[in-house]
Amino acid sequence: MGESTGERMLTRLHSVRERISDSLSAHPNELIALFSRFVKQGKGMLQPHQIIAEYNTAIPDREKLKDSAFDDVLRAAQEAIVLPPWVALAIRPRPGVWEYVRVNVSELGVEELSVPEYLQFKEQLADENKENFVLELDFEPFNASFPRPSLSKSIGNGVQFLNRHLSSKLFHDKESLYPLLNFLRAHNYKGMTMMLNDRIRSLSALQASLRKSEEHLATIPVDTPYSEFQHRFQELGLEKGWGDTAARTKETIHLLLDLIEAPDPSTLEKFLGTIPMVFNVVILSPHGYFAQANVLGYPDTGGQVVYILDQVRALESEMLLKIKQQGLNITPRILIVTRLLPDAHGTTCGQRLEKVLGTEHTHILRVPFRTEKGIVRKWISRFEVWPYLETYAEDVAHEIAGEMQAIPDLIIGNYSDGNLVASLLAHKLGVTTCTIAHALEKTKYPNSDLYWKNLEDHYHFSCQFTADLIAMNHADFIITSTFQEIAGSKDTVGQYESHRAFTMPGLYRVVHGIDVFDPKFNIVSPGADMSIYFPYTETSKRLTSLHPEIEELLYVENDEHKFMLKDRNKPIIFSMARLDKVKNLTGLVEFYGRNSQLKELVNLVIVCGDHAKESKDKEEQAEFKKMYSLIEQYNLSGHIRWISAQMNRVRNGELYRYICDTKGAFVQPAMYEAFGLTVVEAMSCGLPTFATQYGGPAEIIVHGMSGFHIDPYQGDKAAELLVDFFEKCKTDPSHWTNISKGGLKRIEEKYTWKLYSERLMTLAGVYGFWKYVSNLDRRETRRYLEMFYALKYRNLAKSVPLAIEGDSASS
Ligand code: UDP
Ligand code: LCN
Repeated sequence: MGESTGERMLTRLHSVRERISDSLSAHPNELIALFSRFVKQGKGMLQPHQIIAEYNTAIPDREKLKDSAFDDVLRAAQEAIVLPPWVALAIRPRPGVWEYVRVNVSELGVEELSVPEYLQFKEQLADENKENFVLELDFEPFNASFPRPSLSKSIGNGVQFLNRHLSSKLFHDKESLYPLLNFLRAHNYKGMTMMLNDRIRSLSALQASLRKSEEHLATIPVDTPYSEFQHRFQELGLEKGWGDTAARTKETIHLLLDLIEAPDPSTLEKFLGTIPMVFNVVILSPHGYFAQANVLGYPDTGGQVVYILDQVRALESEMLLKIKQQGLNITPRILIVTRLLPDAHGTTCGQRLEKVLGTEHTHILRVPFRTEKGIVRKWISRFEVWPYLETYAEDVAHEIAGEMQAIPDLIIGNYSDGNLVASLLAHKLGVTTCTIAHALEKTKYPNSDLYWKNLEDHYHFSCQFTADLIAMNHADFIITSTFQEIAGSKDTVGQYESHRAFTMPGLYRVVHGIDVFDPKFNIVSPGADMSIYFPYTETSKRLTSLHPEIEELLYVENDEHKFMLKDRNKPIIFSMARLDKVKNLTGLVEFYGRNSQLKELVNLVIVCGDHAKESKDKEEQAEFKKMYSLIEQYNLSGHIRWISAQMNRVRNGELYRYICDTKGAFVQPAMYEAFGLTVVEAMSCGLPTFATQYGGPAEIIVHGMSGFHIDPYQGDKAAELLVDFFEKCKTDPSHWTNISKGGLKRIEEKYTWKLYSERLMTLAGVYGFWKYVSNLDRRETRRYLEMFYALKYRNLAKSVPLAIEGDSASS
């Protein structure tokens, strides 16, 4: 994915415009044929697969153009906008790099377009009244002087780049080390001084003290506890925080001496990862039912809740380990802040404070949404939370202060609403902020930017995309689960990348929203709780006592779960998700139903929706209807079992393994999946997994090795792939085992919470340090964001209708 200097030169020397012009001279007939086909379609937009389809039809003798500059350009086209006689193309030669051109088919002229010109051209599709002045958002000028990598392989490795660049800058002479000295001197916890005391006022004093302390440590046994040399250290100007034993203290002192004498980025990262910096963490996740039981599978309550609960467990144990190694006696605190729902429907969502199971110092703190009329009682869809968030942020600040008795050291936002509240809090408190998108909705709904007005009543994307822009530009660092989330792949556009330049006609035009090369991006992938999702082969750990319940779920007739399987001996293909349209479980049922061979080979079991009560969510209601009609249309009774949403994670873990026992498979057919925790869960249990090629699973799974990719838009092909797999497994059972083992290996290497929490702590330290010592604080950007928030976001949020209490429908 990297780009050599030669390649860069080539790109610069041969712009897309030049390449198309050259091709026009070399192959005029072919190009005219193609562009005429585009224009013949009239005003409209073509997606990449449509561009390629037209290309294949217009130029049957493609050998002629193979490997030509034009062929390259067309294959890199992400979008064609047709406004006869013009065709504008958005070309993406590699992730994060875009060029725009416009071809006049009548005159055979080619011209390069700037981003605003291209967006303006595109806006004509939306038939908006042309205004003289359009608000253009451009974050580039603020970041222009700040260095950023240019190689695609550096995307998502922000911390490494930052350390390298800034350490060389910061340490180029002794004077530049003063910020580090001041940073260490400012270290304290609730007024307790750490690292350095007042005796050390200069670098030379620091160096001298470090040397003397080294000499002292050399005279005592390595396992001497810190308390035994604490007095000597205090006399030398050193306070607690260097280590719990002589050995560890020596290591930290060495790291700092190395940094002073011969600074290098990896020593800097290690040093910052070692010193005490994070004791109080606030994690924001306002929407949904956020609880530890009885909530999963409800609309808006899915992977994000699972992710956060696993994250805090891993984070707390990492924090405790670090604090112990630093020789401190500090109790850390993690607060997950969510919404308090007075109408809690048998969950704990109405409870203000709830301890997180498996932790000592982590709680869920619930704060209600409030309006002038008082506390909001009912559940509100994530698309409608916008008018409540500003007051919520104020209330949360107040509640955190009371509960924590300290300002947090790190704030982590989750999803668009949590990220916006995190930005508001961080703005108020000046705390290091990290955001995690989980899923940026813009990419899930094609053209939801250009045609935002059509979706506004239901989804209020004007608020959401504005909140996303504010949060991603405000954050000190951004964590993503995969590379593709940031910058896609060779052929597909990343979720963040799609916020680089876009337009919402009538609202604003984003000329430069976010740069995927920004060093704030870091890939830190989550895992699955290994005490729940462990391999089916670990027989001694298997929860066989749950098998009768699982068999009841799968095979016994009752009112709660729908339809019956007539042949219990077949392998099962299994899927479990919220009943969202984008999860496409109806698509799975349809392609299963259409393929008689697949129906013969395997049973289908899906877990989704709640049969017991009518859904409050419109999308879910529609999917329910569709599911029933497909089951009827394809006559699936006897082949399918439709189980209600399952909230018991421990039993779900055993369910995945039970499906392994049937030598079945997991299928994740989403039209788009931001990451896909179920994919990681299934693979962690050793269940061969077939998952969507759009989004996270494209990266989690290596096709044919650790599972398979399927194209949800080509259901029949997906069904054939499943048929091939099960046919092959029939003749050669080792095929099933090989894919199962491949999946397990992949998870061990890349998707574990231990790796995650170590990385997160390092990032918090490094970005916290840079926030302190450098101009990464980006004051100018924050001022611009403040204005954007005050003048744009607030009015948009006010336009979202408030929930009517007592009304059972959500929207
Ligand atoms: N889940 C569950 N019961 C259900 C549906 C989903 O326990 O009926 C869990 C599932 O095991 C996974 C999470 O909810 O842990 C869904 O996460 P994923 O990332 O797959 O999708 P999301 O819902 O976040 O879009
Ligand atoms: C939201 C999603 O849609 C999933 O794809 C992720 O796995 C989940 O959040 C956790 O990040």
